[in-house]
Amino acid sequence: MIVEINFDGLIGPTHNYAALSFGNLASASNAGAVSRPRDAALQGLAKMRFAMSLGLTQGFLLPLDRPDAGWLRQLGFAGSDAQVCAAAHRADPRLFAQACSASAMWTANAGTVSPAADTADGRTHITTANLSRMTHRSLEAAATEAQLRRAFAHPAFAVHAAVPATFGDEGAANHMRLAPAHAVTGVEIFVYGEEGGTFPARQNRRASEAVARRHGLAPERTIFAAQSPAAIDAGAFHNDVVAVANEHVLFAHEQAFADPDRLHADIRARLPGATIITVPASAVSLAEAIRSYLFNSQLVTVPDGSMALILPQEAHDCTPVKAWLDRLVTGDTPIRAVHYVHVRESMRNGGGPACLRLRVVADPATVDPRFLLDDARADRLEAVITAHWPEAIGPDDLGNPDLWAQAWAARAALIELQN
Ligand code: SUG
Repeated sequence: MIVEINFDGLIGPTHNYAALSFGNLASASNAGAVSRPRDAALQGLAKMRFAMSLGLTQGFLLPLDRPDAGWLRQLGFAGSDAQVCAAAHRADPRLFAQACSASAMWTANAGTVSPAADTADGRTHITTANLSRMTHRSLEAAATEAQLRRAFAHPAFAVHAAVPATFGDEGAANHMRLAPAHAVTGVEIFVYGEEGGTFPARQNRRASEAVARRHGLAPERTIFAAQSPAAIDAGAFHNDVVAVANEHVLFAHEQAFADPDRLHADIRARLPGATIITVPASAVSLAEAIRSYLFNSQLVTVPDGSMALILPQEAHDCTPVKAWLDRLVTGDTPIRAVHYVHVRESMRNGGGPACLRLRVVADPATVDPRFLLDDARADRLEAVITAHWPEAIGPDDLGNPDLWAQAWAARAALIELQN
């Protein structure tokens, strides 16, 4: 049966706060803070268990190998992995921090997914994101592609390499799909940014167009829409910080898009049954939306056919946002429930519940079962995290060889568990 599967990124053992993402306000404001990788990974796993408790199908992707000694070798450092890391840390601590980032946890940036019902050849197409706008994230593409090829090796899928790096592509975080139901042909919306503001525009329009062509999407069911420059400048470095879609519902901030009227008209022309829920700036300002991550929630269809929002606790703690949500669930929309989850460690780097998951509409029987979660596997993952993940990482710890050894050993234990 075709369902939506959420593939969460398991939060890696080097999770830390190095302020690597210019334009991501949470990442910048936590510069130098002490991270708690074990708590982070357990928070992420608890979110996955919660989604399963709602009756949803859950998958996961593994963290990548960090510190990334291979990348440092490409930059001219030589010797064993530990020697390469020591030399890089000595020569250029900032560069070394890029090689340590656990940023692959945010799998909404792993790739863009077009379900089979939308594509010309009837396969589910996935294009790996190049993440070329941020150095630490550009390291992810090759290993992420390899992982996607493993998880989705079945002929029902077509996995593509990243588009050329000159066109920044950040994957599903800038892509929304509206359809009467997951398994039915829908409208795909690619949201891009335009350069010229205070912060970088991370999704290039040409990258989105290339992805749509590769996936064989029908032009009449494909929409390209610009992010509003005000949203990017306020810290919405990805569209999924200010908008989320599920089946026939679009839930977005009034200032998310450059031309919301046109976008709404384009959607209604293609999907007359669409429900567009817009939160006005008078109720929730852009700053509050971005601080609380109201829209970086998972909007999901639960087994009784109604929709629920899985939000970060920070949305609960923001008074105007909470008031708006309390009204939302009593109103006349398909969203009947709101749930708050603690993903504070990820949030402090600008990654909310929606950043942590990649949605794939597919038959779970076609997915490599090693990437699907059930209670027993979640228990085993929890045991590995508890045994191997560092408790805390402060800024000075990144240069500690013991930490690198621990991180590599942690990942090795995880891979052994998975195989
Ligand atoms: O790319 N943060 C990530 C957060 C990604 C959130 N994803 C979505 N919105 N879908 C980013 O900016 C911070 C890492 C650091 O500063 O150490 C970071 O990479």
